[in-house]
Amino acid sequence: MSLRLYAHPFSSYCQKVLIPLYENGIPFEWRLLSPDQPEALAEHAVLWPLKKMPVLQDGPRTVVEASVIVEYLDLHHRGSVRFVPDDPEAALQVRALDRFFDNYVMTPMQKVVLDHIRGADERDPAGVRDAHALLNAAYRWLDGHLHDRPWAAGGAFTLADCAAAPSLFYADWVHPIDDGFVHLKQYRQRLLARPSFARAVDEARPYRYFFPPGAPDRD
Ligand SMILES: N[C@@H](CCC(=O)N[C@@H](CS)C(=O)NCC(=O)O)C(=O)O
Repeated sequence: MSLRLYAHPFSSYCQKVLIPLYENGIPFEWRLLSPDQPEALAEHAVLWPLKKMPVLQDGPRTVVEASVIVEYLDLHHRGSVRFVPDDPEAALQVRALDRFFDNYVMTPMQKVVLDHIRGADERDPAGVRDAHALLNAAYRWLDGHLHDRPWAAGGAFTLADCAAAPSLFYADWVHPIDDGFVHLKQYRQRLLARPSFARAVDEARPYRYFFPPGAPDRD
């Protein structure tokens, strides 16, 4: 087995790359990044001194950044489900939406979550307020965008949906999607019903107690 994934099941960016691995049934070895796995932690720190996860190792090649890992898998471990269309114009749209979910959903969601693990004197109320405002604006835009398409970039499930699934999954926990955003709520449900993401969510269930603001009793 040539692929090793340094990751944790509860991490949103790790779930983003588990989706294509599960979609195409690509075999890989888990290198669980957990305090009780010091060997994996040490390997990870050498491979990627920034210590961000996920990291994919493919033989001598180390691939970092979730979006790049998804593209790498699409290029070098291609399966029946493609994540970036061959048409360059269509690929631009997919990458633009991938950036949207990372920058305007994942980032503010993480801002809200991480503020909870800071000491009371280190909190950033203004930053958290901005993060909630950004999530509001992102939800509104997405609801309009999704009114006529099942997946983020149109009729096919792509890299953009890999970014959308974990970001919307956790964002809804810290900033619930308004009932008025019907298309966005339905899209989140569609993502949760997708077997690859459902599997990632199930594998992460035992870790829900990790969620700093407290995980809601749903999903
Ligand atoms: N831009 C990176 C972000 C990865 C990231 O923030 N991962 C989080 C887990 S979801 C992480 O490694 N957190 C641990 C840390 O920051 O030390 C990517 O797309 O892969």
